Amino acid sequence: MIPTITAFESSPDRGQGLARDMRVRWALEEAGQPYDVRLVSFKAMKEPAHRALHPFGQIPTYEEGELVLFESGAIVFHIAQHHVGLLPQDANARARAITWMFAALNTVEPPILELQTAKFAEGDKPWTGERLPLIKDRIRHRMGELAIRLGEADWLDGAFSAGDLMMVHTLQRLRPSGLLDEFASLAAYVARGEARPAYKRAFAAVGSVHRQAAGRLTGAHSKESHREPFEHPASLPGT
Ligand code: GTB
Repeated sequence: MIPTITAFESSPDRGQGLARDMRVRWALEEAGQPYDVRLVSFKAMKEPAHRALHPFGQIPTYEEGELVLFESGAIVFHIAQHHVGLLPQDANARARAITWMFAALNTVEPPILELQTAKFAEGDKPWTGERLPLIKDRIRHRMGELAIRLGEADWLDGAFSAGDLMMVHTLQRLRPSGLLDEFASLAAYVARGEARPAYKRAFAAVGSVHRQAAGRLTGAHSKESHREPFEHPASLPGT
């Protein structure tokens, strides 16, 4: 059965793949699993029909027959469990790959989200100027630890896994701030993820949604958007 996922009808990142449907698309592409996408507006996300799928009124969701999932980590884990290519067969290696998925979501992502919140949701507060350097240092600390563990390796634990997928997508959020490029080995690690054919297919799909949304807004359906490259959305709904 072909699953259906939800994604932003018009993503604030203008097609850069930073929203969390990108993780799910990438995992489905790695698994060679076709999928359908239902695009939802910010308004529709908060309505009862979507909240029946996602209690917090967000994207992504995943529907496969009777099964409805939310939370990108749970969705990617589900895909990885049911298809080859994202988790090793060996039980211990599999457990370690799953550990990296949790590390991405529970240990590396939180300070990165804190930075997004401080900049976009609380950027006008009087304490922001003092707070930002503290958050950035917390991120640098984590990145330093991660870089030490990665060392010279291509991936976090042997072959590419769902753990790397989650980590690469999490680290991408740091690129606009310049923090990713402070860690050359992690920047190269992210670039290796982005060079994977499955990533490129998912990224192309996200870009196509953006171009269609831009076409609807301008009335120029066949033209590409020629706005400036993405740095930060003016405000970031949902982190
Ligand atoms: N923990 C959940 C998960 O992992 O699935 C978090 C889901 C979530 O934050 N979803 C966001 C959402 O639906 C989209 S990804 N927000 C709408 C809302 O809450 O009303 C977060 C996101 C948004 C925008 C960008 N961007 O523009 O760069 C990047 C990431």
